Amino acid sequence: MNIGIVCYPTFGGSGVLATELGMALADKNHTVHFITYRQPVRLNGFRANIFYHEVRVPTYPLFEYPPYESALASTLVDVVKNNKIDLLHVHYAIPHASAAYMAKQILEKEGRYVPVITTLHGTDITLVGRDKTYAPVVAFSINQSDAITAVSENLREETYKTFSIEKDIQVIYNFVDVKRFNRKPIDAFRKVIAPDNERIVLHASNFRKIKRVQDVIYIFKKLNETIPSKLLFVGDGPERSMAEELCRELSLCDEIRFVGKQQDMEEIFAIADLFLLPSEYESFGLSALEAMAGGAPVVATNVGGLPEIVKPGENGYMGKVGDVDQMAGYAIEILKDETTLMKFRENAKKQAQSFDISRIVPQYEKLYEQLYKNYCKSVCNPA
Ligand code: GMT
Repeated sequence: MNIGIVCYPTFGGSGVLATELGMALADKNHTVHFITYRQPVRLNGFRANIFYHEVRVPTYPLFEYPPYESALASTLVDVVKNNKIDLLHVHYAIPHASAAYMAKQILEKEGRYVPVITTLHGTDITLVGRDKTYAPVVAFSINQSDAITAVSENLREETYKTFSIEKDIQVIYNFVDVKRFNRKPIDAFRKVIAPDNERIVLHASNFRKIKRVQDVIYIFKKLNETIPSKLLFVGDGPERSMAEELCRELSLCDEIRFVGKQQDMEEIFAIADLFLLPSEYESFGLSALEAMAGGAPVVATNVGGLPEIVKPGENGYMGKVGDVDQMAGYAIEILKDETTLMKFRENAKKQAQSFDISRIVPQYEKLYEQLYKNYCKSVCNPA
C-alpha cells in the first residue's frame, strides 16, 4: 500500500514508534511517505520506497504564532494527490488528527477519499489533550478518524474516561525489533562508564517533569550506598540542568554521566544492568521495552500502561510514584548477585519477544487492509 505517516520527528516515543513502523512497513514492500517538519531522528539510510516530505511553515510579520496545523493540512493534500496515498496514519492527536481531518475534507471536495487512522500515544490524551484549550478539537478529530488505536489498554481506558468517544479504540501495543536490540555489550564502552566493573544503571527520556528525573537520582543514591554502581543518563530536556545540579549537591558527579541525545540506543541498552523509569505516568513506556529487549530489567512506577509490560519479580518491579526508598530496594534486589540479575535479564528478553515487531506490525497491516477494503479502491484512489 501507499501509506502517509504523520508524526513528531523527535526522540519522543511517539515519533520513534511511528518511524520504526514506517521503516518496517517499507521492509514489507509498502511505500511510505513521512510528512513532518523535520527528518525523523530514527529515519536513516536510503530506501527506494521511503519518502520524506517536509512541512514548511512560512513566517509572515502578522504571524506571532505560525500556523503549523494549516501548513501540515495543505502539505497532506499535496502529498496525497501527488503520490496517490491510500491512507493516512497520524501519530499523536494534536495537531495531527485535526490537520488530517482538514486535509480529508479538502480532498473529499475534489472527489478523493483518504481514510485516516489516529494512533494515540499518551500525553496527547492524558496531559495536553485534557487541557481545555485543546480538548474540544482533540475529541472532535479523534471521533472523525476512520480508525483509532491506542498503545495500551490503559490509554484506551483513559481516552474513554476523558472524552466522549463514539468509536471503537483498538489496542495495538508498541513494539521493538528484538533482533536489533539483542547485542553483545561492547567491552570498551562498558569500561568507559564503569571502569571497575560497577553495575550500570540507565535512564533515557526527554527529561520532562512527568519523568521525575530527580527520583532517578535519589533511587541511584540509595543503590550506590549498597552496590558499586554508575548511573548513565541519556537524552535531554527541560529538567536536565536541575538534574545536573542535584548530582552536584549530592556529591555524585563522579558516579553519574549525562551523555545527551544518542542515536545508537541498541549499544547503550546492551551495557545496562538496570533501567529506571519512575515516571508520574507512562501510557506504555517504549524505552522500558527497548531496555528489556537489550536485556536490562526495569524498575518503574506502577502507573499507566507500565503494568502491561513490567512483571514484578520476573523482569523488574514497580513502585509507588515518588517512593524512592521502595524503588531503591527493588533495584538492590535485582542487582544483588549475578544469578538473580541473569534471571531478570533472561525474563526481560523473553517479555520483549511478546512485543516483537514481527507480532505487532501485521496488526497495523490488517487494520490498513480492512479499512481500505471498506472503501472501494476506485473511490479511495481515482486515476
Ligand atoms: O513521554 C515521552 O517520552 C514522549 C511521549 C510521546 O508522545 O512521544 O511518549 C508517549 O508515547 C510513547 C510511545 O507510544 C509511550 O511509550 C510513552 O509512554 C508516552 N508517554 C507518556 O505517556 C508520558
